[in-house]
Amino acid sequence: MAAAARKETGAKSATKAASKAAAASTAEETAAQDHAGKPTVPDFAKDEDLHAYRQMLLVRRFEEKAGQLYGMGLIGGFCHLYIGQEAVVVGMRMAAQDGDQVITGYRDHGHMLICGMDPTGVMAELTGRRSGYSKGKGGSMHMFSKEKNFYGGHGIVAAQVSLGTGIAFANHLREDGRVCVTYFGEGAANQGQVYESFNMAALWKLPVVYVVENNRYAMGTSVSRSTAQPDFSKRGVSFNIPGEQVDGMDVRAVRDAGSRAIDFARSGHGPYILEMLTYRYRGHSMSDPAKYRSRDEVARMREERDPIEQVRRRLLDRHGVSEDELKQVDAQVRETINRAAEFASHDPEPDPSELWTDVLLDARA
Ligand SMILES: Cc1ncc(C[n+]2csc(CCOP(=O)(O)OP(=O)(O)O)c2C)c(N)n1
Ligand SMILES: [Mg+2]
Repeated sequence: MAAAARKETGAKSATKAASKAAAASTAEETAAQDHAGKPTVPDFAKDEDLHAYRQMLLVRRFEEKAGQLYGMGLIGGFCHLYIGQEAVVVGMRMAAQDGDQVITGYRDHGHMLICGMDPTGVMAELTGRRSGYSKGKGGSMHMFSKEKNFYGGHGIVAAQVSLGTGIAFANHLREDGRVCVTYFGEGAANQGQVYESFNMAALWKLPVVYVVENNRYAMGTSVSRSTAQPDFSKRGVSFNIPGEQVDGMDVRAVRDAGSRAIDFARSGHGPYILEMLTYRYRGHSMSDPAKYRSRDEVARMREERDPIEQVRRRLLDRHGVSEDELKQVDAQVRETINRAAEFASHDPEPDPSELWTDVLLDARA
């Protein structure tokens, strides 16, 4: 029917209507994201805000350093930074329990650090050195730690949604009470395998929380240009999967919604969808100059919504923490990151004999 209508009205007017609708939905989307979640968020105690501050800062400083090393030519291949989105992984981690698993795509450094993986091992993997988590042979998008329950690190958009659902299936069969927190972007949310996974997860009531990190862009394509239903929290409606939109720039809102979702999944009710309204400050990857959005848009998010600055202000204004105390936290985090970068710049590359280990060889060769 849509095709018939398009024939009648003609391609030109269809294009006009589409761009009008796109403009309207961009404005609505911006308003929704700016005001999301504000009134009902429970406050953090001082130690929770301090913890969130330190963790988010760790991710940000790590990413800034990775950006520098990339610029110096020490990191090869792709490198997708997570700057701006830190509240999502930190709030979700605060809602999770030890043993819960995490799986995500290629924008994964923050997820690894928050799972407790060693910043030195992650940085050394980025620089392709032998002490990296994948012995220097995986790089930014391919790191894992079974010990820390981090299952990657996946370069194929949305692949982790099926894999995360499979991990939850194993949890369900083992009856071990663990929940798999499965992260993916709003671009990935338009992939077919996401809905096959939703169907099975709902049918078998699997302990999985789907976290859609809606940072408004998939590479250079905005949500309004690519997406018919931009409310991703509703993507589970036809499978009876509940969902919520969450202010992903406010770590308290993330922890609050995350606890609700994880409790729901852990207690045998099945999957839950959280759409995190968030924003990435940098381009899609280090090689993207991000010309598809205005400088003002980025500056406004940084100035008005920055997740770390929100916590910093609360610590100073409400919890009576001094500037000096915060400077100490900043210095400790910087030292950890500088040490990681120093190591990752000098650790040797893998020995050439490693070329044929840890790889699947074609038996016919
Ligand atoms: C199956 C597949 N199709 C296309 C690509 C190329 N690609 C890499 S990232 C990306 C955009 C994904 O955007 P989103 O899911 O919003 O995640 P974000 O990068 O914003 O975190 C695309 C299309 C890919 N890696 N895999
Ligand atoms: Mg995106």
